[in-house]
Amino acid sequence: MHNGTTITQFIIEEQRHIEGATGDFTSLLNDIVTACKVISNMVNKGELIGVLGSAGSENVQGETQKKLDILTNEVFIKSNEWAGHLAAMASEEMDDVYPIPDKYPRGKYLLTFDPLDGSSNTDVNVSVGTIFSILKCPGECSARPGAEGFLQAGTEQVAAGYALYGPSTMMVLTTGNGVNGFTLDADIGEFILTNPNMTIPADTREFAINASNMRHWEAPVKRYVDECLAGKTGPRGEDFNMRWVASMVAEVHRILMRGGIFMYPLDEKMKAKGTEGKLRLLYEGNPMSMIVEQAGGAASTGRERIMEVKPNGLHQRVPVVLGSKNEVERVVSYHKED
Ligand code: AHM
Ligand code: MG
Repeated sequence: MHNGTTITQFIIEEQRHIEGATGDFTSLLNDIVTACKVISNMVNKGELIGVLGSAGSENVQGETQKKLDILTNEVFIKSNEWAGHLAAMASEEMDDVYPIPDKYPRGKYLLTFDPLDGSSNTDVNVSVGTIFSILKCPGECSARPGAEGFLQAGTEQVAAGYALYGPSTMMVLTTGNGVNGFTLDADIGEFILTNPNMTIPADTREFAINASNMRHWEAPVKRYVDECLAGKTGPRGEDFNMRWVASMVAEVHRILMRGGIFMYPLDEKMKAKGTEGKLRLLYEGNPMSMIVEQAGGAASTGRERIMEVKPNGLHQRVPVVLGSKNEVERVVSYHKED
């Protein structure tokens, strides 16, 4: 029997410290938590309920959608559209903004999400996750907001979080006041505070990058990785370890637990295609950057702080270098010297 703090209790107690809080935000977070519990259940049942495999369609970025991409997107919409807290939502799996339907009241927040990040991993039973970010709706929100309302820098985020569907399901959350982690106790259906005040060690000896892209990397990234690989006898004088789960949520979680650096940098192949990165700014780069910075880490494109990038489109891509502060700063300095 658990006597721990539930996520609901935690959110309500945090709200008490915010002057003028109406409970709207608390209630919105609760709806997001509910959506993640439903998704956790779906991901966990997998083939038993026939949700694995391809849906045979593509999203706006030309990526093949999994059945679970579509189903989990539906779950997020259904859980969050009815309560009157949101004006609109935007997701990796929808081409355009999803305005709250006229039959429901419209609220003052905007929600962006990737309902199932790393979904190519579902068929092989490797950890996946949900990422979300909450913004205030600028201007008049009772009218149907368009994409412009979402094009705010990451520094404007009110809250960000992710759910990780791994051996345990966890929810990691920041409202701009540190980072806290909760573990789902499936027996009682509650997330319990298990990792208060998560902090990322400033130094690390572990890096994560998809090395199959090595031949396309820019010089500063190549230099950083070469130096790590050189180990004890190289310029760093230390042996480094490498990981690549291909699920950003799992990588960021590992970094929150024991430090590390994660990179999906800009490379020559992307430049030739005219894209600015692999990961998306509004529902991957920004929320993960807020979490990492709130935990004492750093998040950069290599050339600028991710949260200061002014978005120019809902599905804009961004290079990502995040994690332990001193390592991220080293990669940034290599870009400056280049
Ligand atoms: P997705 O949103 O289509 O799942 O793509 C994002 C994922 C990240 O979770 C992960 O870091 C990266 O793509 C993996 O890329 P790669 O297939 O190059 O290893
Ligand atoms: Mg994604």
